[in-house]
Amino acid sequence: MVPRTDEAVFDAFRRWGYLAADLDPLGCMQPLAPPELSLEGEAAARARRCYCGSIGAEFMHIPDAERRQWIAERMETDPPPVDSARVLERLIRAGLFEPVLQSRYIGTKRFSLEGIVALIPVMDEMLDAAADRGAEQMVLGMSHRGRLNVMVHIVGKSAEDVFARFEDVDPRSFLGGGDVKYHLGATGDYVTAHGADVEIHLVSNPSHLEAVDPVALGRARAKQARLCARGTTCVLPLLLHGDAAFAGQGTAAETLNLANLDGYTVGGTVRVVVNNLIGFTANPQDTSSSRFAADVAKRLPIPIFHVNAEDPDAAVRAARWAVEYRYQFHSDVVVDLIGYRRHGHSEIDDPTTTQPVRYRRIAVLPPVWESYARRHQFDTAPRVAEIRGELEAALKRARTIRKNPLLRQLPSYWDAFQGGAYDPAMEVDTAVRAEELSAIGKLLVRVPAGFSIHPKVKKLLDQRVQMTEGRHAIDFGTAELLAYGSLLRQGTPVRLTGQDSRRGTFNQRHATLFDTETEAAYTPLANMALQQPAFEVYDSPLSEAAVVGFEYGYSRDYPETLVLWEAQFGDFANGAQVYIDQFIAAGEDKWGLLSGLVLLLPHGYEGQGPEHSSARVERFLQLAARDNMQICQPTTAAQCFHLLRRQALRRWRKPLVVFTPKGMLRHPAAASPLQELTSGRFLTVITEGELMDATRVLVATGKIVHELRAERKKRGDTHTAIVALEQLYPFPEKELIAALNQLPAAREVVWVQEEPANMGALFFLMPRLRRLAKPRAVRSVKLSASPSPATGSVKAHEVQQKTLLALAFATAKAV
Ligand SMILES: Cc1ncc(C[n+]2csc(CCOP(=O)(O)OP(=O)(O)O)c2C)c(N)n1
Repeated sequence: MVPRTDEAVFDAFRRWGYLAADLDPLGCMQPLAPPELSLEGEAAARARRCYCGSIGAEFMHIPDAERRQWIAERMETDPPPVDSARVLERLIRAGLFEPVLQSRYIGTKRFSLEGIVALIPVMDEMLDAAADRGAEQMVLGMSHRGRLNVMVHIVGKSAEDVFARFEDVDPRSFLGGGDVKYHLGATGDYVTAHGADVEIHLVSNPSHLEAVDPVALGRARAKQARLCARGTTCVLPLLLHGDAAFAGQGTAAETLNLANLDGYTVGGTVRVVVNNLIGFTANPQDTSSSRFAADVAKRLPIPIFHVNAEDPDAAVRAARWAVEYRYQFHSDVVVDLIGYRRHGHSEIDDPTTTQPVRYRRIAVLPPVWESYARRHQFDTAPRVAEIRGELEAALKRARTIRKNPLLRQLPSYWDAFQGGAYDPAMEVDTAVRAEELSAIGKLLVRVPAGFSIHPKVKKLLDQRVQMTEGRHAIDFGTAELLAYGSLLRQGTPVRLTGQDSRRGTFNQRHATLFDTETEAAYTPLANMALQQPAFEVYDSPLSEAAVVGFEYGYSRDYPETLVLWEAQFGDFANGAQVYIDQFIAAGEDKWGLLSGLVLLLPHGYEGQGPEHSSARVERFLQLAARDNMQICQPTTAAQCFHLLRRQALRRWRKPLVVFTPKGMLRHPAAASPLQELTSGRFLTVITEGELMDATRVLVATGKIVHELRAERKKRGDTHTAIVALEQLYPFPEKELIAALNQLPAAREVVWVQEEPANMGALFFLMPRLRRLAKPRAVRSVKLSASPSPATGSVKAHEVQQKTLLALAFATAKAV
């Protein structure tokens, strides 16, 4: 064999050493001895000491040599001493917290950190390293494991406040709402080893594992945006992942993909896999196809430091490197902290039925503070007694607390906004003067000198100028951009993301223009004036879940911004269902947290098949309660304009779901005269004054309204009125009653929808219509119930649509 140079020997260990490193405190992982490491001699012994100890670094897949060298230097140099007294203090505190809780609240879930309490000194070190580099805030996303411990030892909540939640001291504050204690967000201050103050923002999260990841990053991005150039330095995002969840949940993988994208980067996220080598009852070999749960992170060219959690000095060292690496290279980085889980998944769960051998081994392991103190020859007895005494005193005090102790204040940038019930007094003027619209129209088409616009786009832009001068009716795409332009000029930042959103899926937006010679991108709305609020528009990655989570997070920390996410077609939003159910619909109810996020969901039956027709109106309506969100379907460009402006200009911060048109985008019937933008407001219900003697009323929402009007015209029908329901929720009851009252001769009210009977607004509307249309007869016209939203045949669609219209105009025999 060719003799190996020391460099080549080291290279083998740099590449494969992590596979033979001493990472698993219980020895559950199958040992691996890659043949590349079967080298002998002095260099091999040195390399083995560097690469096969308690830290296994995976970094040779990183293409950038400088980054590899940065890591190799640290792995191959004697580490600076760790402040072992500080580490021990944190191990004891975190280690005792759990048994004290257990002693008082037997049989209550707490998702103990025992077996991996090194997490607390790891986070302490990360905060110190980050503060050394300028961090002032940390946004922390994590799930259940160790959350209460983190609340007390990192966020700085008092132990008695957390204990009081176990006492369930203030049930009235939760009646019909609220959340369990290990989901609650919290804000606090952390004083680092070097005396710096770091604000900690622990993000509220649902049970859905890893769902919080993109929300935390969206929040971090918003906080960074507030700080402009200092943002990525001052705000450190930290995510704690469960091992099984990280390996399995698609959101985690989608979120990793956001790391280096312009629209989503946060300058690097530090990630810790809190790896207890078990997921509820399942073993790693059943939950991950590769050796390490953290392997999913190898989709990015970033280092992964696997580290044995029973060696807190090594864990703390890896923690510092991770943060330093993030700051040095603005990159994501992973610490895979491998320990064990001392109890069952929760403390009411007996793990010995599924992992009896492992749990016999765990039963004889001392807490890590004991082994650490022995290694460093500390006498812990007095300190342990003191801390235990403190915790027991906190337990006693907790029983005297009467008010829900973990209620939170929103940051001051929320002062100008409110949630709660809808109040008409919050309505604002959304009309814009004609001169202003004309000025914006001109700005929309202004490009830098020498910029070559595509001739088709040029034609559209020329039309836009004419529209804003009142020479043509305004179409949807133009109305939308006018809404953004006018808001920007009034001081409201706008952030719009979605797949292909810069151009627009239906070629309708052209918010960004592309030079035909160079492909350079230019966004007129971002370049209207030197001092203007940010206009951001990004083509998102092909993800629904993580990007919706991200925008929700962004909206949580930038309420002044109009934040919009657009689905390519409305049906694809169900890829983000967790965010719709758990955050958008329920966030205010569970956590008292507000969001003004807008979802733009193209909707309408146009013969494009099951997945390109419906935005699942019914699902949103089913989630609607206690004014938790707004669900609207504007039928005209002007309505869209006023709706978007209303969302930004009102103090009320509520998610807004907009069912947007596709084919109708350029339809003359949906276009609006300029005067409808220069006057008026968003109308929740649109009526027709001229049909006072109508005997029938059709009530509908969206595109079908236009089709009904066209059909009525075709038939020369003069006894049917059509009422457009532009807002479905909060239900505009008063406005609808007023609309019906304008039609005293009407004896029949018909709800017409293009969706099947088990979908659309039918279930929501019919009981309401029956109640408020009394004594008129109420019936409905819809497609037959169907498991799939729409037919795949264009011709079948045409037949269905024709039948719907015919039925809508057929007078019921009973009336
Ligand atoms: C999306 C989702 N699926 C399933 C569950 C149920 N569940 C709760 S914890 C858990 C195991 C998690 O294992 P891991 O990620 O390793 O974290 P650990 O509890 O071991 O810290 C499961 C399956 C859930 N909460 N969320």
